[in-house]
Amino acid sequence: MTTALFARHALLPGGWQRDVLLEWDAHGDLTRVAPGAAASSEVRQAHYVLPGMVNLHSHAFQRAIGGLTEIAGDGPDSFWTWRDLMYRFAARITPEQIEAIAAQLFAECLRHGYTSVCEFHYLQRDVDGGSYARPAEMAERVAAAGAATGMGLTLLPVLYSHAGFGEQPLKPAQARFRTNVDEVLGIVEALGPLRNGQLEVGAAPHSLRAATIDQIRALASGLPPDRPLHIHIAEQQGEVQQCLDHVGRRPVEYLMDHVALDARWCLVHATHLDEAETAALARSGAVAGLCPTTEANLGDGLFPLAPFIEAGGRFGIGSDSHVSQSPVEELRWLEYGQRLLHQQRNVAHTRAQRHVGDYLWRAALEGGAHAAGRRVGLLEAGRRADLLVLDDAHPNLDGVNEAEVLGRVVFCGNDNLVRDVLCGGRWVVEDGRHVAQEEIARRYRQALRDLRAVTS
Ligand code: NGQ
Ligand code: ZN
Repeated sequence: MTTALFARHALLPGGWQRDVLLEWDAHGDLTRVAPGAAASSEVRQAHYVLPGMVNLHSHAFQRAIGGLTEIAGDGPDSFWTWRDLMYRFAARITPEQIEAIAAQLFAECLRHGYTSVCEFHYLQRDVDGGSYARPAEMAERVAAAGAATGMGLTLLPVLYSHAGFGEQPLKPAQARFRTNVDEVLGIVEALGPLRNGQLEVGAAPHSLRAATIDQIRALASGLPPDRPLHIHIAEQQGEVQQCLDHVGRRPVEYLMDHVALDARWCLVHATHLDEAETAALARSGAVAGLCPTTEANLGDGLFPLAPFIEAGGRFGIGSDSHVSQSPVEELRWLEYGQRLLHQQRNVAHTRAQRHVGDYLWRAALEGGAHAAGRRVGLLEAGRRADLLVLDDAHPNLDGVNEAEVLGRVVFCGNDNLVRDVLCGGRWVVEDGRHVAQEEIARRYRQALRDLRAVTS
């Protein structure tokens, strides 16, 4: 087994370095990252090497409906009409199917350069709303897909008790999502034995709509203190308005009034922030979990990225509903949304880092690593051996210098420039193909055929 790689150029914590020898151990942890090393014929060689990206927000099952919800209805379509369609699909998925769908998704994500996924997991009950004999069954299936593909995972069992503000009772279509605080903590405990270098377990109140503030506090204090907590928040104007109507505060304001936000928290979307919320969120150290392709697809709005960066805020990216499986597309949309908004170029940067591609890749990794609660995000000893070898023979990368690499990767064309992927010390993508791609795709196609048979 190869346990070392020699990179002509590697993006390390301090920036690009030359002639870097990377070594890792049998647990998949980097043990040595040494620039200025000598090449040796015994060690595998690469030209450009990047740390693998963190995907901080995923609902794996939604991969299967990507592209199928783009048909206009009679009235205006919205987040809420999309959600009805998504619920109808979620109602039928079996444990075998979620495993097959998640494996397909994770293999695609790995091929495009994600080496970690945070799975915001709320499809937890059986199709009748009853508990599986093993209440963690569905989460265990996602974990199995992670293990089969080699993807690093943070499983976030979801607290989902209400249909809306004011403790509205769940709708029949939400029966599979129903959990209370004790049940979520029970699932967290049941998943405990699966924790290892490749898998962490946190928890997630679904939203201020689906969980009360008291439940959120109880979940936060019941979870071991080092574990990540994620929540959907302020994604739609409608949700902001409902929150104002019920508690007289905006969602992020309200959460911050009652919960000590810090780096353990990831606020997914946080699209609709006023100036004070933007500054307070940045100060808190919590991660803004931005999902640009899904937010565009669902017509959410644009996150106030420029003032958030200015205030020192921390953010990462997620593919959420999986209309895209590529970090390049998320980062490109993140920047382009801001350019369109401000009618200006090169928005995402700091004075110290003016290369927008480099800034985006590194900032999204810093935030993503916190949100994942795993030792990922940087190529340094003690972190996971998660890295991408780029296709240096591609015309976009041929002969480019280090400072140009991420500009080419993020802003030029649609070819996937990721050639090989090492995740947790395992080569899982070789020459653009996932090592178990055929078998994974076969099971995915079968799962989709079976699902169509019951949903159409
Ligand atoms: C979800 N998706 O949990 O899948 C949500 C829709 C909701 C996004 N927020 C459901 N993108 O928020 O109620
Ligand atoms: Zn989501």
